[in-house]
Amino acid sequence: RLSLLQHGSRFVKVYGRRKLSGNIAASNGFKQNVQFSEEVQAAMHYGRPVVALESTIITHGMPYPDNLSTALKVESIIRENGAIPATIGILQGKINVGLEKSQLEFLAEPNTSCIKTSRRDLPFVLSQGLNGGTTVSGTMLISHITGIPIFVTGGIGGVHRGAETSLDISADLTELGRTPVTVISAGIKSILDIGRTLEYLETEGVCVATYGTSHDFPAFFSSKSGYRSPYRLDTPQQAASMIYSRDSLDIQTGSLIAVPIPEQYDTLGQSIENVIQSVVKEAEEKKIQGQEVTPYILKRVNELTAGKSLEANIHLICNNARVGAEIAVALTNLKT
Ligand code: PSU
Ligand code: MN
Repeated sequence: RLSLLQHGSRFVKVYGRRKLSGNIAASNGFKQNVQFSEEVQAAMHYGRPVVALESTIITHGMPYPDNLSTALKVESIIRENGAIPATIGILQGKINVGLEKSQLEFLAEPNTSCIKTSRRDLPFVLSQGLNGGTTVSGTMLISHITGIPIFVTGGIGGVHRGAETSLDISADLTELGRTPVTVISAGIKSILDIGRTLEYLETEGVCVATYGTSHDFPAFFSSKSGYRSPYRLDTPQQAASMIYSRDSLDIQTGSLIAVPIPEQYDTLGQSIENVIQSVVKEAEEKKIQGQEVTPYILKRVNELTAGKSLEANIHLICNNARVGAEIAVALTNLKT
């Protein structure tokens, strides 16, 4: 830990020429709380495409050491496709945008204690100097205030089954409704209520589109959920143009681009569905609540499918990384 701190303090705190949102970037609080890696800072300075990545998937979403190897693989896919990855995480109360390998290792390490950090958790985690894996909600918020428009993940949170009584609705959905960042994901898991999630996103004013092949909104492990996406996009240019139009009107709402799991892994995904049903029941019986629900289900599904769900998860997030990088490149080209 000490060596990590020393390593961290070597980063220079300089901010690129890029215009950050409002006056936040200029404030002392922002400078105290946010640190860019040299690579990300240089990319932003020169206006190169950057793709944000979350860290809850590392701290709470995947077991060690697959969490670490996947995080590194996703970053390298983004680089191969012409963009710079900016994994976002919180180390000792400091928001890091772009993580060095040693920092990724630190967050991935099972003995590091990390808070699953969404919008609501940020003030506590920062003020107490804790470590945090940022969720889709937390990562979107940080992407926005630091000026990164594209964010790639595996799956987002949604309306949980039974939410009509539990009110368990992920903060990811309200974040999409208030933060103008585009999230590339493989849709949502069928551990969630997909129909109600799409209804909620409509209410929040979030433009949802499926990327390529069909109009179906994908269900993470399977390419089709049986629910239609309002829109369909076929190319990175179309996606970039949609983002550009939204921003030209200064609409302060996020967008969700759902990329179906690649065909060759779709069958693998479908075999996981049955397990999911029983795990949702189990979580209910065990009275798992609040922010523990999603990590619990992910862990149990992985155990009960003997790692098949993890394998599918890795394939789909790698695919999302490629698509996200292509969209980030197209958006940069459109702006210059
Ligand atoms: N879905 C996954 N893997 C994940 C998550 C969701 O397949 O790791 C994580 C993401 O960080 C997401 C969060 O933002 O869980 C949602 O948690 P909750 O349902 O508690 O809002
Ligand atoms: Mn919840």
